[in-house]
Amino acid sequence: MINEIIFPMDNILEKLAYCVESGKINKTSPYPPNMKDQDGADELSKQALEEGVKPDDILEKALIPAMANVGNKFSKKEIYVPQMLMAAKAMNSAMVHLKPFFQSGETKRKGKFIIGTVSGDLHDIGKNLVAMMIEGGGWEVIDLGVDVGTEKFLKALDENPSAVVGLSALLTTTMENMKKIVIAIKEKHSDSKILIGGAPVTNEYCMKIGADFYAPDPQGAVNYLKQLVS
Ligand code: B1M
Repeated sequence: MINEIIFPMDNILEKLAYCVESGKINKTSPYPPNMKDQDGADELSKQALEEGVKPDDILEKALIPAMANVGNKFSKKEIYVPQMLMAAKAMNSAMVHLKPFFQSGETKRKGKFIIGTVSGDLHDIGKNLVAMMIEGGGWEVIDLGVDVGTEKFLKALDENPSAVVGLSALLTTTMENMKKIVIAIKEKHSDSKILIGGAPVTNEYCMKIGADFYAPDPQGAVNYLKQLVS
């Protein structure tokens, strides 16, 4: 028999982190069965905001650490892809409520930023976070989505020649595609600035492939763009 989970914690951020880690999206979602009829990441993130918890705290103290735990459990084979996917869906359901706060940073746009997860790679949580934070920093963001190849990046740059480009990759295999895209962009738009990031990416790799900057996290990306226009 599956025992119903009674939250042992009274802190809303702990509850939210628990929901993300467990893949509990919202009250009506049937997964996981032992959390049936309980609030999920959707309701708890909304409630946290209503209670005055800062969006940054929701992100940094609940959502990001929860996803890091999911990653560690996956590495140790304690959970598998379906659980990881449910956790990602739960995180995205919380992000829906945070997005307006990150987007309301400034009204006057500082410039354009094209972002995409490189070809072969479907991970978009980190990319979406970076996009949201940059939008909150006052930039117009053109989000090309996931599995984005060279042609799509070049087309977006043709249409927005002054834009800064951001490439995200989460797999060691797709990092190679990052290199191809950087080379193609630099050939056609030599003045374009390219920012790269993602869990397996390093500053050393950035220098090796000729990108302009490596940011380990969204704030690093925001800071880089800020100093480009200051
Ligand atoms: Co995937 N996956 N996954 N996965 N997945 C990883 C990345 C992995 C490390 C898990 C592991 O083995 N421990 C591993 C990669 C191993 C490697 O290559 N080194 C892995 C694997 C193997 C796979 C599959 C191949 C699994 C399979 O099918 N056997 C498969 C690949 C699919 C594909 O892309 N073609 C796969 C699939 C999936 C899901 C679809 C189930 C899901 C993605 C859902 C989605 O994104 N919509 C998923 C998830 C959720 C993960 C983990 C658990 C979490 C990733 C995540 O969202 N993290 C991840 C393990 C981990 O990271 N520990 C894992 C939270 C996010 C906030 O962090 O994306 O790193 P991150 O972004 C950070 C920074 O990197 C940075 O800012 C963000 C915030 O700090 N950043 C940038 C990111 N992009 C940036 C761009 C910038 C600047 C900073 O400038 C432009």
